[in-house]
Amino acid sequence: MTSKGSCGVKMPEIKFTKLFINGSFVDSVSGKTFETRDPRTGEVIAVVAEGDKQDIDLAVKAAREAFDHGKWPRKPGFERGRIMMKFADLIDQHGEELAILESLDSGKLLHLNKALDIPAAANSLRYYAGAADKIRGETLKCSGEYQAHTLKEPIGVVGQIIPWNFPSIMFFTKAAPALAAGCTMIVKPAEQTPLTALYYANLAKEAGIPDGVLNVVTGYGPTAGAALCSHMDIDTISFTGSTEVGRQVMEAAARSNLKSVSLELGGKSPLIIFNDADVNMAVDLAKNAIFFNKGEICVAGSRVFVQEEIYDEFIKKISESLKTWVVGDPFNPNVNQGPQIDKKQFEKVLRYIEYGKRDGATLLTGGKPCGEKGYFIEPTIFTDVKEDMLIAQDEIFGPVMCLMKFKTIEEAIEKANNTIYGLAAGIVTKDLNTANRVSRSVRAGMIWINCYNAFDQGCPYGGYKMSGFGRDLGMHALEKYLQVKTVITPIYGSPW
Ligand code: TXE
Repeated sequence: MTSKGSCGVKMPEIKFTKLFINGSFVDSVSGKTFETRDPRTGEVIAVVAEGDKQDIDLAVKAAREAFDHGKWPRKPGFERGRIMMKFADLIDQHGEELAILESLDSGKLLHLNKALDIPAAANSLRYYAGAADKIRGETLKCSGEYQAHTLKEPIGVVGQIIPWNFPSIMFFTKAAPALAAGCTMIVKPAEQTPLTALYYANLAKEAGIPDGVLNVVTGYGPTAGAALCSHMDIDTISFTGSTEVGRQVMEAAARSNLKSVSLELGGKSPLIIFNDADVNMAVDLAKNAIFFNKGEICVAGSRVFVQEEIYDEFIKKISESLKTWVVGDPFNPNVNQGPQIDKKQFEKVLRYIEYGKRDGATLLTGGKPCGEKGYFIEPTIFTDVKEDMLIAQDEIFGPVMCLMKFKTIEEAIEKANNTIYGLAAGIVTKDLNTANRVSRSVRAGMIWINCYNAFDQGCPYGGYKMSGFGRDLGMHALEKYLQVKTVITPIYGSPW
Protein backbone atom coordinates (compact mmCIF):
# COMPACT_ATOMS: atom_id res chain seq x y z
CA MET A 1 0.00 0.00 0.00
CA THR A 2 1.29 3.50 -0.75
CA SER A 3 0.06 6.55 1.12
CA LYS A 4 -0.46 10.08 -0.12
CA GLY A 5 2.61 12.21 -0.62
CA SER A 6 3.10 15.46 1.24
CA CYS A 7 5.31 18.56 0.85
CA GLY A 8 7.18 16.90 -2.01
CA VAL A 9 8.02 13.83 0.12
CA LYS A 10 7.34 10.56 -1.67
CA MET A 11 5.62 8.11 0.64
CA PRO A 12 7.27 4.70 0.81
CA GLU A 13 5.49 1.48 0.05
CA ILE A 14 4.41 -0.22 3.27
CA LYS A 15 6.06 -3.60 2.97
CA PHE A 16 5.83 -5.11 6.44
CA THR A 17 2.46 -5.58 8.08
CA LYS A 18 2.66 -9.08 9.56
CA LEU A 19 3.95 -10.43 12.85
CA PHE A 20 7.63 -11.32 12.90
CA ILE A 21 8.05 -14.64 14.70
CA ASN A 22 11.03 -16.97 14.51
CA GLY A 23 12.55 -15.10 11.57
CA SER A 24 9.42 -15.03 9.37
CA PHE A 25 6.59 -12.62 8.72
CA VAL A 26 3.34 -14.43 9.52
CA ASP A 27 -0.37 -13.71 9.88
CA SER A 28 -1.84 -13.80 13.37
CA VAL A 29 -3.26 -17.18 14.40
CA SER A 30 -6.72 -15.67 14.64
CA GLY A 31 -6.31 -14.00 11.24
CA LYS A 32 -7.35 -10.70 12.85
CA THR A 33 -5.92 -7.36 11.76
CA PHE A 34 -6.12 -3.74 12.90
CA GLU A 35 -5.75 -0.39 11.21
CA THR A 36 -2.97 2.08 11.80
CA ARG A 37 -3.91 5.67 11.03
CA ASP A 38 -2.28 8.88 9.86
CA PRO A 39 -2.60 11.44 12.70
CA ARG A 40 -2.65 14.28 10.14
CA THR A 41 -5.97 13.09 8.74
CA GLY A 42 -7.25 10.16 10.77
CA GLU A 43 -7.17 8.09 7.57
CA VAL A 44 -6.01 4.48 7.45
CA ILE A 45 -2.38 4.01 6.38
CA ALA A 46 -2.17 0.23 6.57
CA VAL A 47 -3.83 -2.87 7.95
CA VAL A 48 -1.56 -4.79 10.31
CA ALA A 49 -1.71 -8.30 11.81
CA GLU A 50 -3.26 -8.27 15.27
CA GLY A 51 -1.38 -10.62 17.55
CA ASP A 52 -2.87 -11.89 20.81
CA LYS A 53 -2.13 -14.58 23.39
CA GLN A 54 -1.71 -17.40 20.86
CA ASP A 55 0.83 -15.41 18.87
CA ILE A 56 2.65 -14.37 22.02
CA ASP A 57 2.86 -18.08 22.96
CA LEU A 58 4.44 -18.87 19.59
CA ALA A 59 6.87 -15.96 19.84
CA VAL A 60 7.89 -16.93 23.39
CA LYS A 61 8.44 -20.53 22.30
CA ALA A 62 10.71 -19.35 19.47
CA ALA A 63 12.57 -16.98 21.79
CA ARG A 64 12.98 -19.69 24.42
CA GLU A 65 14.40 -22.15 21.90
CA ALA A 66 16.74 -19.51 20.52
CA PHE A 67 17.90 -18.79 24.06
CA ASP A 68 18.25 -22.35 25.32
CA HIS A 69 19.46 -24.11 22.19
CA GLY A 70 20.32 -21.35 19.78
CA LYS A 71 23.67 -19.70 19.46
CA TRP A 72 22.90 -16.09 20.43
CA PRO A 73 23.77 -16.16 24.16
CA ARG A 74 26.70 -18.48 23.47
CA LYS A 75 28.16 -16.40 20.68
CA PRO A 76 31.30 -14.55 21.69
CA GLY A 77 30.30 -11.04 22.70
CA PHE A 78 32.27 -9.44 19.88
CA GLU A 79 30.27 -11.46 17.35
CA ARG A 80 27.00 -10.27 18.80
CA GLY A 81 28.50 -6.81 18.68
CA ARG A 82 29.51 -7.19 15.04
CA ILE A 83 25.97 -8.20 14.02
CA MET A 84 24.53 -5.31 16.01
CA MET A 85 26.92 -2.91 14.24
CA LYS A 86 25.73 -4.27 10.89
CA PHE A 87 22.12 -3.80 12.03
CA ALA A 88 22.96 -0.16 12.89
CA ASP A 89 24.54 0.39 9.47
CA LEU A 90 21.44 -1.00 7.79
CA ILE A 91 19.31 1.47 9.73
CA ASP A 92 21.51 4.29 8.42
CA GLN A 93 21.15 2.99 4.87
CA HIS A 94 17.36 2.90 5.18
CA GLY A 95 17.22 6.07 7.29
CA GLU A 96 15.23 8.19 4.84
CA GLU A 97 12.47 5.59 4.42
CA LEU A 98 12.34 4.87 8.15
CA ALA A 99 12.08 8.58 8.99
CA ILE A 100 9.16 8.99 6.57
CA LEU A 101 7.36 5.90 7.90
CA GLU A 102 7.81 7.18 11.44
CA SER A 103 6.30 10.58 10.57
CA LEU A 104 3.41 8.98 8.74
CA ASP A 105 2.52 6.66 11.60
CA SER A 106 3.15 9.02 14.53
CA GLY A 107 2.90 12.62 13.31
CA LYS A 108 6.46 13.32 14.48
CA LEU A 109 8.41 15.95 12.54
CA LEU A 110 10.21 14.44 9.57
CA HIS A 111 13.31 16.62 9.86
CA LEU A 112 13.73 15.60 13.51
CA ASN A 113 13.20 11.93 12.71
CA LYS A 114 16.02 12.22 10.19
CA ALA A 115 18.33 14.20 12.45
CA LEU A 116 17.49 12.65 15.79
CA ASP A 117 15.25 9.61 16.16
CA ILE A 118 16.56 7.29 13.46
CA PRO A 119 20.27 8.08 14.12
CA ALA A 120 19.64 7.63 17.88
CA ALA A 121 18.09 4.21 17.18
CA ALA A 122 21.19 3.13 15.25
CA ASN A 123 23.51 4.63 17.84
CA SER A 124 21.88 2.70 20.67
CA LEU A 125 22.81 -0.46 18.82
CA ARG A 126 26.37 0.81 18.39
CA TYR A 127 26.69 1.82 22.04
CA TYR A 128 25.61 -1.59 23.32
CA ALA A 129 27.45 -3.46 20.56
CA GLY A 130 30.62 -2.11 22.13
CA ALA A 131 29.55 -3.45 25.51
CA ALA A 132 28.65 -6.97 24.32
CA ASP A 133 32.18 -8.34 24.84
CA LYS A 134 32.86 -6.44 28.07
CA ILE A 135 30.32 -8.11 30.32
CA ARG A 136 32.17 -9.50 33.30
CA GLY A 137 31.78 -10.53 36.90
CA GLU A 138 34.09 -9.95 39.85
CA THR A 139 36.40 -11.95 42.07
CA LEU A 140 35.52 -11.85 45.75
CA LYS A 141 37.60 -12.57 48.79
CA CYS A 142 35.58 -14.40 51.43
CA SER A 143 36.16 -14.27 55.17
CA GLY A 144 36.37 -18.07 55.60
CA GLU A 145 38.46 -20.53 53.64
CA TYR A 146 36.63 -19.81 50.44
CA GLN A 147 37.07 -17.81 47.35
CA ALA A 148 34.30 -16.69 45.05
CA HIS A 149 33.58 -15.13 41.71
CA THR A 150 30.45 -13.82 40.08
CA LEU A 151 29.24 -14.55 36.57
CA LYS A 152 26.99 -12.17 34.66
CA GLU A 153 24.58 -14.29 32.63
CA PRO A 154 21.84 -13.16 30.24
CA ILE A 155 18.51 -13.17 32.05
CA GLY A 156 16.76 -15.14 29.29
CA VAL A 157 13.61 -14.32 27.35
CA VAL A 158 12.62 -10.68 27.56
CA GLY A 159 9.28 -8.96 26.93
CA GLN A 160 9.58 -5.37 25.72
CA ILE A 161 6.44 -3.21 25.67
CA ILE A 162 6.91 0.15 24.04
CA PRO A 163 4.83 3.30 23.53
CA TRP A 164 4.01 5.36 20.44
CA ASN A 165 5.74 8.66 21.19
CA PHE A 166 9.26 7.54 20.21
CA PRO A 167 8.69 4.28 18.32
CA SER A 168 12.22 3.92 16.93
CA ILE A 169 14.17 5.25 19.89
CA MET A 170 12.12 3.13 22.32
CA PHE A 171 12.53 0.00 20.22
CA PHE A 172 16.31 0.16 20.49
CA THR A 173 16.43 1.62 23.99
CA LYS A 174 14.88 -1.71 24.95
CA ALA A 175 16.20 -4.15 22.33
CA ALA A 176 19.85 -3.03 22.05
CA PRO A 177 20.99 -3.74 25.65
CA ALA A 178 19.03 -7.01 25.67
CA LEU A 179 20.74 -8.12 22.46
CA ALA A 180 24.15 -7.18 23.85
CA ALA A 181 23.46 -9.14 27.03
CA GLY A 182 22.69 -12.27 24.96
CA CYS A 183 18.95 -12.33 25.62
CA THR A 184 16.20 -13.22 23.19
CA MET A 185 13.05 -11.11 23.07
CA ILE A 186 9.54 -10.29 22.02
CA VAL A 187 8.91 -6.63 21.28
CA LYS A 188 5.32 -5.39 21.39
CA PRO A 189 5.12 -1.99 19.72
CA ALA A 190 2.24 0.36 20.50
CA GLU A 191 -0.84 -0.30 18.39
CA GLN A 192 -0.72 3.30 17.14
CA THR A 193 2.78 2.92 15.63
CA PRO A 194 3.58 -0.60 14.40
CA LEU A 195 5.22 0.25 11.07
CA THR A 196 8.84 1.05 11.87
CA ALA A 197 9.04 -1.83 14.38
CA LEU A 198 8.16 -4.33 11.64
CA TYR A 199 10.67 -2.68 9.32
CA TYR A 200 13.37 -3.12 12.01
CA ALA A 201 12.44 -6.80 12.28
CA ASN A 202 13.28 -7.23 8.61
CA LEU A 203 16.59 -5.39 9.01
CA ALA A 204 17.44 -7.59 12.01
CA LYS A 205 17.16 -10.64 9.77
CA GLU A 206 19.27 -9.01 7.07
CA ALA A 207 21.91 -8.10 9.64
CA GLY A 208 22.22 -11.75 10.69
CA ILE A 209 20.34 -11.83 13.98
CA PRO A 210 19.39 -15.52 14.23
CA ASP A 211 15.76 -16.58 13.93
CA GLY A 212 13.83 -16.45 17.17
CA VAL A 213 16.16 -13.93 18.84
CA LEU A 214 14.14 -10.81 18.04
CA ASN A 215 10.40 -11.28 17.53
CA VAL A 216 7.92 -8.46 16.95
CA VAL A 217 4.25 -9.02 17.80
CA THR A 218 1.98 -6.14 16.88
CA GLY A 219 -1.36 -5.90 18.64
CA TYR A 220 -3.24 -4.30 21.51
CA GLY A 221 -2.16 -3.84 25.11
CA PRO A 222 -4.92 -5.69 26.97
CA THR A 223 -4.45 -8.76 24.73
CA ALA A 224 -0.92 -9.09 23.32
CA GLY A 225 0.72 -6.87 25.97
CA ALA A 226 -1.08 -8.52 28.87
CA ALA A 227 -0.22 -12.01 27.54
CA LEU A 228 3.48 -11.08 27.66
CA CYS A 229 3.24 -9.82 31.24
CA SER A 230 1.50 -12.94 32.55
CA HIS A 231 3.51 -15.45 30.53
CA MET A 232 5.18 -18.15 32.62
CA ASP A 233 8.21 -18.41 30.36
CA ILE A 234 9.27 -14.78 30.16
CA ASP A 235 12.07 -13.79 32.52
CA THR A 236 11.74 -10.02 32.60
CA ILE A 237 9.49 -7.27 31.27
CA SER A 238 10.68 -3.81 30.36
CA PHE A 239 7.72 -1.48 29.99
CA THR A 240 7.34 2.14 28.96
CA GLY A 241 3.86 3.63 29.06
CA SER A 242 1.25 4.99 31.44
CA THR A 243 1.47 4.67 35.21
CA GLU A 244 -1.92 3.00 35.22
CA VAL A 245 -0.81 0.21 32.87
CA GLY A 246 2.56 -0.02 34.66
CA ARG A 247 0.67 -1.07 37.77
CA GLN A 248 -1.14 -3.79 35.79
CA VAL A 249 2.16 -5.02 34.33
CA MET A 250 3.58 -5.43 37.82
CA GLU A 251 0.44 -7.19 39.07
CA ALA A 252 0.52 -9.63 36.14
CA ALA A 253 4.20 -10.34 36.76
CA ALA A 254 3.54 -10.99 40.44
CA ARG A 255 0.57 -13.27 39.75
CA SER A 256 2.41 -15.35 37.14
CA ASN A 257 6.07 -16.34 37.51
CA LEU A 258 7.39 -13.36 39.53
CA LYS A 259 9.37 -12.16 36.55
CA SER A 260 11.35 -9.00 37.19
CA VAL A 261 9.87 -5.77 35.86
CA SER A 262 11.22 -2.35 35.02
CA LEU A 263 8.82 0.51 34.47
CA GLU A 264 9.32 3.87 32.80
CA LEU A 265 6.05 5.70 33.36
CA GLY A 266 4.44 9.10 33.33
CA GLY A 267 5.76 12.42 34.54
CA LYS A 268 4.85 15.97 35.49
CA SER A 269 8.30 17.45 35.35
CA PRO A 270 9.13 20.91 36.71
CA LEU A 271 11.26 23.52 34.95
CA ILE A 272 12.47 26.05 37.53
CA ILE A 273 13.62 29.42 36.23
CA PHE A 274 15.45 31.70 38.66
CA ASN A 275 15.67 35.52 38.67
CA ASP A 276 19.27 35.50 37.41
CA ALA A 277 18.41 33.48 34.27
CA ASP A 278 18.85 34.85 30.79
CA VAL A 279 15.15 35.28 30.01
CA ASN A 280 15.50 34.66 26.27
CA MET A 281 17.27 31.38 26.95
CA ALA A 282 14.67 30.46 29.56
CA VAL A 283 11.87 31.08 27.06
CA ASP A 284 13.55 28.82 24.48
CA LEU A 285 14.11 26.10 27.06
CA ALA A 286 10.55 26.29 28.35
CA LYS A 287 9.16 25.96 24.83
CA ASN A 288 11.44 23.02 24.10
CA ALA A 289 10.57 21.42 27.42
CA ILE A 290 6.84 21.24 26.75
CA PHE A 291 6.20 21.68 23.03
CA PHE A 292 8.92 19.34 21.73
CA ASN A 293 7.31 16.26 20.15
CA LYS A 294 3.88 17.99 20.68
CA GLY A 295 4.25 17.48 24.42
CA GLU A 296 4.15 13.71 23.90
CA ILE A 297 7.25 12.96 25.89
CA CYS A 298 7.43 11.43 29.34
CA VAL A 299 9.91 14.06 30.58
CA ALA A 300 7.85 17.02 29.27
CA GLY A 301 8.48 20.14 31.36
CA SER A 302 4.79 20.66 31.90
CA ARG A 303 5.06 22.73 35.09
CA VAL A 304 7.13 25.87 34.66
CA PHE A 305 8.01 27.78 37.84
CA VAL A 306 9.33 31.30 37.27
CA GLN A 307 10.79 33.46 40.04
CA GLU A 308 8.79 36.62 40.68
CA GLU A 309 11.21 39.32 39.43
CA ILE A 310 11.31 37.98 35.88
CA TYR A 311 7.80 36.48 35.76
CA ASP A 312 6.14 39.33 33.82
CA GLU A 313 9.02 39.63 31.35
CA PHE A 314 8.96 35.84 30.83
CA ILE A 315 5.21 35.84 30.10
CA LYS A 316 5.55 38.71 27.63
CA LYS A 317 8.44 37.08 25.79
CA ILE A 318 7.04 33.56 25.60
CA SER A 319 3.65 34.69 24.28
CA GLU A 320 5.41 36.94 21.76
CA SER A 321 7.68 34.11 20.58
CA LEU A 322 4.76 31.72 20.04
CA LYS A 323 3.36 34.04 17.35
CA THR A 324 5.82 32.48 14.91
CA TRP A 325 5.27 28.91 16.11
CA VAL A 326 3.83 26.77 13.32
CA VAL A 327 1.51 23.82 13.93
CA GLY A 328 0.97 21.70 10.84
CA ASP A 329 2.10 18.94 8.53
CA PRO A 330 5.12 17.15 10.06
CA PHE A 331 6.52 16.64 6.54
CA ASN A 332 6.90 20.42 6.14
CA PRO A 333 10.37 21.49 7.34
CA ASN A 334 9.01 24.86 8.55
CA VAL A 335 6.58 23.27 10.96
CA ASN A 336 7.37 23.25 14.72
CA GLN A 337 4.63 20.94 15.93
CA GLY A 338 2.73 18.08 14.31
CA PRO A 339 -0.57 16.41 15.26
CA GLN A 340 -1.24 14.48 18.48
CA ILE A 341 -0.97 10.73 17.98
CA ASP A 342 -4.66 9.82 17.82
CA LYS A 343 -8.22 10.83 18.57
CA LYS A 344 -8.05 9.51 22.14
CA GLN A 345 -5.00 11.61 23.03
CA PHE A 346 -6.34 14.63 21.12
CA GLU A 347 -9.57 14.49 23.13
CA LYS A 348 -7.69 13.91 26.38
CA VAL A 349 -5.59 17.07 25.85
CA LEU A 350 -8.63 19.17 24.95
CA ARG A 351 -10.45 17.84 28.01
CA TYR A 352 -7.59 19.00 30.25
CA ILE A 353 -7.64 22.43 28.61
CA GLU A 354 -11.32 22.64 29.59
CA TYR A 355 -10.46 21.55 33.16
CA GLY A 356 -7.86 24.32 33.31
CA LYS A 357 -10.42 26.97 32.29
CA ARG A 358 -13.08 25.50 34.58
CA ASP A 359 -10.73 25.48 37.58
CA GLY A 360 -9.84 29.15 37.15
CA ALA A 361 -6.47 29.17 35.39
CA THR A 362 -5.95 31.94 32.82
CA LEU A 363 -5.45 30.93 29.21
CA LEU A 364 -2.46 32.94 27.96
CA THR A 365 -2.09 31.34 24.51
CA GLY A 366 -3.69 28.60 22.44
CA GLY A 367 -6.34 26.36 23.92
CA LYS A 368 -7.97 25.19 20.71
CA PRO A 369 -7.63 22.52 18.06
CA CYS A 370 -6.40 23.77 14.71
CA GLY A 371 -6.78 22.58 11.13
CA GLU A 372 -9.86 21.10 9.56
CA LYS A 373 -8.93 17.48 10.09
CA GLY A 374 -6.44 15.43 12.04
CA TYR A 375 -5.37 15.93 15.64
CA PHE A 376 -3.64 19.32 15.77
CA ILE A 377 -3.73 21.47 18.93
CA GLU A 378 -2.39 24.99 19.45
CA PRO A 379 0.54 25.38 21.84
CA THR A 380 -1.25 26.27 25.05
CA ILE A 381 -0.07 28.16 28.13
CA PHE A 382 -2.01 28.61 31.34
CA THR A 383 -1.03 31.20 33.95
CA ASP A 384 -2.47 31.64 37.46
CA VAL A 385 -2.22 27.89 37.88
CA LYS A 386 -2.69 26.59 41.43
CA GLU A 387 -0.77 23.53 42.51
CA ASP A 388 -3.86 21.52 43.34
CA MET A 389 -5.53 22.02 39.95
CA LEU A 390 -5.88 18.90 37.79
CA ILE A 391 -3.77 20.51 35.05
CA ALA A 392 -0.92 20.92 37.54
CA GLN A 393 -1.12 17.37 38.87
CA ASP A 394 -2.05 15.02 36.01
CA GLU A 395 0.10 14.06 33.06
CA ILE A 396 -1.63 15.70 30.08
CA PHE A 397 0.86 14.44 27.48
CA GLY A 398 0.21 17.28 25.09
CA PRO A 399 1.29 20.87 24.33
CA VAL A 400 -0.02 22.42 27.56
CA MET A 401 2.25 24.45 29.85
CA CYS A 402 1.26 25.34 33.41
CA LEU A 403 3.02 28.52 34.47
CA MET A 404 3.48 29.31 38.18
CA LYS A 405 5.32 31.98 40.15
CA PHE A 406 7.62 31.47 43.15
CA LYS A 407 9.56 33.68 45.57
CA THR A 408 12.29 31.62 47.24
CA ILE A 409 14.44 28.62 46.41
CA GLU A 410 12.81 26.66 49.25
CA GLU A 411 9.38 27.35 47.80
CA ALA A 412 10.55 26.27 44.32
CA ILE A 413 11.88 22.96 45.67
CA GLU A 414 8.72 22.26 47.61
CA LYS A 415 6.51 23.01 44.62
CA ALA A 416 8.68 21.01 42.24
CA ASN A 417 8.36 17.98 44.50
CA ASN A 418 4.61 18.37 44.94
CA THR A 419 3.75 15.61 42.47
CA ILE A 420 3.30 11.86 42.48
CA TYR A 421 5.86 11.69 39.66
CA GLY A 422 9.65 12.03 39.60
CA LEU A 423 11.00 11.59 36.12
CA ALA A 424 12.92 14.77 35.27
CA ALA A 425 13.45 18.41 36.20
CA GLY A 426 15.09 21.45 34.63
CA ILE A 427 16.86 24.34 36.36
CA VAL A 428 17.70 27.66 34.70
CA THR A 429 20.15 29.81 36.65
CA LYS A 430 23.66 31.25 36.45
CA ASP A 431 24.33 30.42 40.10
CA LEU A 432 26.24 27.16 40.49
CA ASN A 433 25.21 26.64 44.07
CA THR A 434 21.53 27.16 43.29
CA ALA A 435 21.83 24.62 40.46
CA ASN A 436 23.57 22.07 42.65
CA ARG A 437 21.30 22.56 45.63
CA VAL A 438 18.13 22.19 43.57
CA SER A 439 19.59 19.19 41.68
CA ARG A 440 20.02 17.36 44.95
CA SER A 441 16.68 18.41 46.40
CA VAL A 442 14.34 17.52 43.56
CA ARG A 443 13.29 13.89 43.61
CA ALA A 444 13.64 12.98 39.94
CA GLY A 445 15.79 10.63 37.88
CA MET A 446 17.09 13.20 35.39
CA ILE A 447 18.12 16.81 36.06
CA TRP A 448 18.94 19.27 33.30
CA ILE A 449 20.80 22.46 34.19
CA ASN A 450 20.45 25.24 31.60
CA CYS A 451 19.28 22.71 29.02
CA TYR A 452 16.30 20.41 28.55
CA ASN A 453 15.51 17.19 26.70
CA ALA A 454 19.22 16.39 26.32
CA PHE A 455 19.76 12.64 26.04
CA ASP A 456 22.66 10.37 25.29
CA GLN A 457 22.94 6.60 24.94
CA GLY A 458 25.44 6.67 27.78
CA CYS A 459 23.22 8.57 30.24
CA PRO A 460 20.78 6.43 32.22
CA TYR A 461 17.26 7.73 32.66
CA GLY A 462 14.23 6.57 34.59
CA GLY A 463 11.97 7.58 37.40
CA TYR A 464 11.58 8.20 41.09
CA LYS A 465 8.23 7.77 42.81
CA MET A 466 5.32 6.85 40.50
CA SER A 467 7.38 7.49 37.38
CA GLY A 468 8.61 3.92 37.82
CA PHE A 469 11.89 2.20 38.55
CA GLY A 470 14.82 0.72 36.72
CA ARG A 471 16.90 2.66 34.24
CA ASP A 472 16.99 2.71 30.45
CA LEU A 473 20.18 3.65 28.56
CA GLY A 474 23.74 3.66 29.86
CA MET A 475 25.41 0.64 31.39
CA HIS A 476 22.61 0.56 33.99
CA ALA A 477 20.18 -0.71 31.33
CA LEU A 478 22.45 -3.63 30.51
CA GLU A 479 22.14 -4.80 34.11
CA LYS A 480 18.37 -5.28 33.68
CA TYR A 481 19.11 -8.05 31.21
CA LEU A 482 21.79 -9.82 33.25
CA GLN A 483 21.64 -12.18 36.20
CA VAL A 484 24.41 -12.36 38.78
CA LYS A 485 25.51 -15.86 39.69
CA THR A 486 27.93 -16.37 42.57
CA VAL A 487 30.33 -19.32 42.44
CA ILE A 488 32.13 -20.28 45.69
CA THR A 489 34.99 -22.73 46.04
CA PRO A 490 37.02 -23.72 49.11
CA ILE A 491 40.61 -22.60 49.29
CA TYR A 492 42.90 -24.19 51.85
CA GLY A 493 46.10 -22.86 53.31
CA SER A 494 45.99 -19.51 51.52
CA PRO A 495 48.18 -16.91 53.26
CA TRP A 496 45.67 -14.12 52.47
O1 TXE B 1 -0.66 4.27 27.17
P1 TXE B 1 -0.55 2.75 27.53
P2 TXE B 1 -1.67 5.01 26.16
C1 TXE B 1 0.93 8.09 29.19
C2 TXE B 1 0.41 9.45 28.73
C3 TXE B 1 -0.74 9.08 27.85
C4 TXE B 1 -1.31 7.90 28.63
C5 TXE B 1 -2.17 6.96 27.84
O2 TXE B 1 -0.06 10.18 29.83
O3 TXE B 1 -1.68 10.10 27.73
O4 TXE B 1 -0.16 7.21 29.08
O5 TXE B 1 -1.49 6.51 26.66
C6 TXE B 1 0.65 -1.33 26.07
N1 TXE B 1 -0.65 -4.94 29.48
N2 TXE B 1 2.03 7.61 28.38
O6 TXE B 1 -3.07 4.60 26.40
O7 TXE B 1 -1.91 2.15 27.46
C7 TXE B 1 0.17 -0.57 24.84
O8 TXE B 1 -0.32 -1.47 23.86
C8 TXE B 1 0.48 -4.78 28.80
C9 TXE B 1 3.35 7.93 28.87
O9 TXE B 1 -1.17 4.84 24.81
O10 TXE B 1 0.22 2.67 28.79
C10 TXE B 1 1.43 0.17 24.45
O11 TXE B 1 2.31 -0.71 23.75
N3 TXE B 1 0.68 -3.78 27.93
C11 TXE B 1 4.38 7.13 28.20
C12 TXE B 1 2.04 0.54 25.81
O12 TXE B 1 1.47 -0.38 26.74
C13 TXE B 1 -0.31 -2.88 27.76
C14 TXE B 1 4.23 6.85 26.76
C15 TXE B 1 1.70 1.97 26.28
O13 TXE B 1 0.30 2.12 26.31
C16 TXE B 1 -1.52 -2.98 28.47
C17 TXE B 1 2.85 6.51 26.43
C18 TXE B 1 -1.67 -4.07 29.36
N4 TXE B 1 -2.79 -4.25 30.08
C19 TXE B 1 1.82 6.95 27.21
N5 TXE B 1 -2.31 -1.95 28.11
C20 TXE B 1 5.81 7.47 28.55
N6 TXE B 1 6.22 7.12 29.78
O14 TXE B 1 6.57 7.95 27.74
C21 TXE B 1 -1.62 -1.21 27.21
N7 TXE B 1 -0.40 -1.77 26.99
